[in-house]
Amino acid sequence: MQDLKELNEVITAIKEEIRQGADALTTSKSVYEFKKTFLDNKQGRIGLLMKEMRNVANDQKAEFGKTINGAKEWANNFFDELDQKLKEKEQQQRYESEKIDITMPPVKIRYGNLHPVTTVRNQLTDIFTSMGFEVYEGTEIETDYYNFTALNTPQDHPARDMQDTFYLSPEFLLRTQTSAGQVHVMEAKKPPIKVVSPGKVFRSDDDATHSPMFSQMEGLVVDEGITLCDLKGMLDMFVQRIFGEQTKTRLRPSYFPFTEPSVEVDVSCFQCGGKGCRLCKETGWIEVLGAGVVNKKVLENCGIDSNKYSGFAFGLGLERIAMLKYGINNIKMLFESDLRVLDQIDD
Ligand code: FA5
Repeated sequence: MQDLKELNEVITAIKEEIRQGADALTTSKSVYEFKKTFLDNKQGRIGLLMKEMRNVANDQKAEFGKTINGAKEWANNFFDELDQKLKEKEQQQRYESEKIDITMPPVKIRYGNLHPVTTVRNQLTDIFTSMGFEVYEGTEIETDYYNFTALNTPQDHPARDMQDTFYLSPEFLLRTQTSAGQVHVMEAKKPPIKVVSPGKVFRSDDDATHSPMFSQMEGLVVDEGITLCDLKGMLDMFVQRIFGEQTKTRLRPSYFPFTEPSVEVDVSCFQCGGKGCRLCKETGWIEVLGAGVVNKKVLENCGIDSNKYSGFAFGLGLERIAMLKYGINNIKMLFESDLRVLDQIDD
């Protein structure tokens, strides 16, 4: 190429090629690739025109260069505008595809509930911690010593028959009662002690109100001058908070080897108010837990001076409380994970 005329013809052809090629471009990325073929400094078709300068007469060189730069500027503006248009189009398409119809009915989200026994456990834990109790969680596998012997129930003691036990070996067993935790707490901590201990326990027991695996919550208070009156006062407060303000307690004599005296605790029926109904079997009272004053032998087994300190303990079944609260008449319903049952219980 030797003169301006020829250069202008080439540039006109390149511009036409750019315009035609641009029609096929649909994305910002393709504009960039296409633009490079014309404007890349080393390989670009317009850039390469500069190399023709050596064939051009000296008096035309300035005009020749100016014309090429003009073409570069034109191409740059052309591609910038095209790029801008495509970006706007892409954005518009994205807006369209992400458009939400806020008048559509929402997709229903299914929320799960806590299991009724978990709810009861949380409620009881809240009540007791608000009264200043700490929470201790023991282990489900225990030794015979902690589950029985230290609780004044040595081998051959007839009270062992009260709880049919799953033994793992002569020494280890699945704990039959959260009372096993009492001993660990008293060994580790000196009075004053105020602890509740929730957890799973296991017994070879199976009928409508008994399950081989169930949950208990143990309570233990040890300090100077603790009596059965303190137990009664605390239980009155506790049952009013869980079953309602009108609920009263009644203590009946009972037997546990680790408490002396021992009591069964009944609450006035919260369904009929004590008049008698199906829930309370027409007696007006419902049994909820076992309790008593900690046997001196148990304190001594744990290295606590029984002349200086005394205490009370209680143990309740969480499934029993859940069944009473939610009107469930068969304990199996709590373990079957049947949503038709669980969905009706939302406290
Ligand atoms: C005890 O287990 C004593 N450790 C409670 C205790 C603690 C007494 C501290 C004194 C001092 P009992 O075996 O009664 O006691 O069980 C307590 C509660 O667990 C019962 O009232 C009942 O609600 C529940 N329970 C017992 N066996 C089962 C079972 N197989 N299935 C479901 N709940 C049960």
